[in-house]
Amino acid sequence: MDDTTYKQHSSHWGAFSARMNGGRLDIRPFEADPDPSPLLANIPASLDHPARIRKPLIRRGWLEDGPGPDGRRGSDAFVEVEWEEALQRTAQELRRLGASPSLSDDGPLPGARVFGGSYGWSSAGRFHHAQSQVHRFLNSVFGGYVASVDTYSSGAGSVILSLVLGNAIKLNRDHPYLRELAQDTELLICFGGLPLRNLAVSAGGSSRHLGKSVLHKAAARGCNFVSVSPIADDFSDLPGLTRIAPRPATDTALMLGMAYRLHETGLVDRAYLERYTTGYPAFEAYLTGKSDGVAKTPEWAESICGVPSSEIAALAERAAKSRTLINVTYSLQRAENGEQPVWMALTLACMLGQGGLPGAGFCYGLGSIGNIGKEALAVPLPTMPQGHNRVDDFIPVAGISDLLLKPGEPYTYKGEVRRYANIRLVYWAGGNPFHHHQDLSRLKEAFSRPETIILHDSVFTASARHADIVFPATITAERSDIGAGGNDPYLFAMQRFAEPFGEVRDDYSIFADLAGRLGCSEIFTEGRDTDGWLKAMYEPTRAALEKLGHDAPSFEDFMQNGRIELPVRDAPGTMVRFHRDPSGAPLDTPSGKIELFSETVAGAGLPGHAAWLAPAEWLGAPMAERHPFQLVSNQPATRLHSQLDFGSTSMAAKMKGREVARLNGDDAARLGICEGDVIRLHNERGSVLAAARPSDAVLPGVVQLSTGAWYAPEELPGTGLTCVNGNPNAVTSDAGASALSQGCAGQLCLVSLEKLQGAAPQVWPHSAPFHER
Ligand SMILES: Nc1nc2c(c(=O)[nH]1)N[C@H]1C(S)=C(S)[C@@H](COP(=O)(O)OP(=O)(O)OC[C@H]3O[C@@H](n4cnc5c(=O)[nH]c(N)nc54)[C@H](O)[C@@H]3O)O[C@H]1N2
Ligand SMILES: Nc1nc2c(c(=O)[nH]1)N[C@H]1C(S)=C(S)[C@@H](COP(=O)(O)OP(=O)(O)OC[C@H]3O[C@@H](n4cnc5c(=O)[nH]c(N)nc54)[C@H](O)[C@@H]3O)O[C@H]1N2
Ligand SMILES: [Mo]
Repeated sequence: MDDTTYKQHSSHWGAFSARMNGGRLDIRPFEADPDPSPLLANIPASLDHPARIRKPLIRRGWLEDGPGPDGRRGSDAFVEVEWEEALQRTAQELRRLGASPSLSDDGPLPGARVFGGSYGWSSAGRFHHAQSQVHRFLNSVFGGYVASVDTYSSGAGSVILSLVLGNAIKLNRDHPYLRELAQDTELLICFGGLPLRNLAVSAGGSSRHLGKSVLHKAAARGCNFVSVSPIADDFSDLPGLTRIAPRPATDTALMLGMAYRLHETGLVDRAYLERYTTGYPAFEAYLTGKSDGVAKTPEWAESICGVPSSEIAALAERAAKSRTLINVTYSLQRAENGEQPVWMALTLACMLGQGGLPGAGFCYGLGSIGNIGKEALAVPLPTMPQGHNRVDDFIPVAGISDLLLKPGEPYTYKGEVRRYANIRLVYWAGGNPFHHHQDLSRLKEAFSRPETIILHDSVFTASARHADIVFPATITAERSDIGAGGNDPYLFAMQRFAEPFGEVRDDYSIFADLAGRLGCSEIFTEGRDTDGWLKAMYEPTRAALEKLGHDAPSFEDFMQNGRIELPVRDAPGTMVRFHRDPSGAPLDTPSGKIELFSETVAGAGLPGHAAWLAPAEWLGAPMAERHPFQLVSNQPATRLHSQLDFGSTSMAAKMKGREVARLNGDDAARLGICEGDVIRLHNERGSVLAAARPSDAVLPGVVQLSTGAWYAPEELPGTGLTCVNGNPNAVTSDAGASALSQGCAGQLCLVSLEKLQGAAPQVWPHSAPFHER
């Protein structure tokens, strides 16, 4: 496609316009974006990178021996086949597994043995949203599927807040924290920092990146900031910034030390606790040591988190004397006992008694995702209906290996005992489990179990390598769509700007074809083509705009013009209404108030209030004698997860193609490690190689390796499976955050670390599969 006009488009990391210009792709960030993301520069490589899949692929062992558990997954060769053969064989396999247009609810549905949770971000675009498409397809042909609940982002945090505060994600969605931070906050305390790199990203897109300008406005007004993080560059250098670097995983102890100081100095707002919360006395008995004999003094906290007790006490007093917003990023809860720091931050904010004041109280996830804290929208966004899942079974999303390895075995979730289904088929579209899941050697074992694994992706990821049938999907550049993100005030037309690569097809057209072969065409397509769906999905938004008296262009005009600015809501959000009238506008919790003690949590075998529960993997644990470094595997600054790892922003940050791990300069000197040396991080679960970068931004005892390098396992002498490209999930643990939430705990784990002896193995290129016929 060669065209001189720019086409409007959007991505999770920002809106842009693009044109093909003599075979080269020009990209221009959205003109109203004050702080466009460097991730946009990864896009050009996506068009025709060697890692792209051009035709359907079938794993040789599956083709020759048929479906069944197979330990060759991950190392087998792939055969490139024609679309007709791939679709026909897939339809035959789905039929064998029970796909049919007439499924009755009387017997067990075949979908009860299909895992379709299919977690992953895929790309922006409301219609070509791969997860919605695969769910709709499985509902249409199997009557449903075993689903996944919660997210890798916020498993433990969302579960605890749903119990003690109501729907946290919604609360954040309808409260304008960013505006209040710019105007009202006097002291912002951020547990997990507020890394602007993470604000680049929002699911569905971010039109205007506001984080930087909001922080600067607040700073110019005299707002002070406290960044609590083991990594100094998790917060921008701003006037009024204090950095506190606790040992990772110990924030709950630090916050308890602050709470104790409030208690002993009479700074607890008891009237607030009385009016808006329930359960404080049980928490107070724990805080003072009445219930367990240990007073959670700042000195006690220091012995755990390593922050001087005087700093802890001073921070508590400062918080009580300022208009203070306490924020926890998602990172803290993506860890063992990840519920506790979130609940404790909420408890601390309640003790300060400032909830309901503009710019004060408790916030969850500011600094994690770009749209958190933006204004809520007054109109609904276009949505692809997923149909009805008649299979009433799910796993907490990070339970995927357990599901496949332990069919029929019990597990707990939110206080209930449930059992894992017996899965025959895994169908994945729009995610990369061999990027996102923990303990990838174990996931490899789990992926050997199903009879068949089908996956759609545009590139040959490690997950594609572990599947049986791989369908090549278009990328967003190659199709038209509607782009929109929750709380983002623009609707974008995503105009196609590139010719499809090879013989790739849209996820929708792959599913529509399969549905047709299975006699389920009408239920899946409802007789619509892509344009028909886009129009139908746009209409509710258009109608709502019209009703509110706003400009409401026809679908054709919208797609042609490229965007609409959406109105924001001016009604007060849930938290404001609750604080105005706690009995008239109660929260969605058992008591209607904020629960500082929860019967459900206590019933799940945890303390019924926020508490310091030492994890198995932290720097004070017995395991640290064997593995003395805390790995922080945070989000990458240069890409979204594993997406476009081969793009130019991502590649430019690597050293000789290898992912970079940062460690403190003194630790590096002690171990004889210099900039660029290849180091090996390892524990009993596996090992991973990275290029070392000594940095004083990193707390001693900590090593930081971001996620997203493509998993490339090799058996090296004496190391077990080693990822030579630098994926930290080679060493992380996939035990759930707790028996309550079973959330992803992948952010932190313990490792040993040393300079690699001998020649370092080559990094694997991002390449197409080895295929034959
Ligand atoms: N150790 C550790 N692990 C973590 C985390 C951590 O902090 N530490 N964080 C976790 C978190 S928060 C998350 S959200 C997950 C992210 O995990 P994922 O969301 O699985 O990661 P992505 O790399 O975004 O994977 C998206 C995949 O979809 C493909 N794709 C894109 N567009 C399309 C499309 O239109 N159709 C199809 N079929 N495919 C498409 C991409 O090529 C890519 O392979 O990782 C988790 N893993
Ligand atoms: N550029 C970019 N942005 C992204 C993403 C991406 O892939 N790339 N992914 C997006 C997604 S899906 C999500 S869910 C969010 C995730 O958002 P977060 O989970 O908030 O982000 P992380 O980068 O994993 O972690 C933020 C920081 O927390 C600090 N931290 C880790 N453990 C601890 C601890 O125990 N205590 C304290 N005080 N600090 C700790 C680390 O130093 C880390 O840099 O990011 C989103 N934003
Ligand atoms: Mo996430």
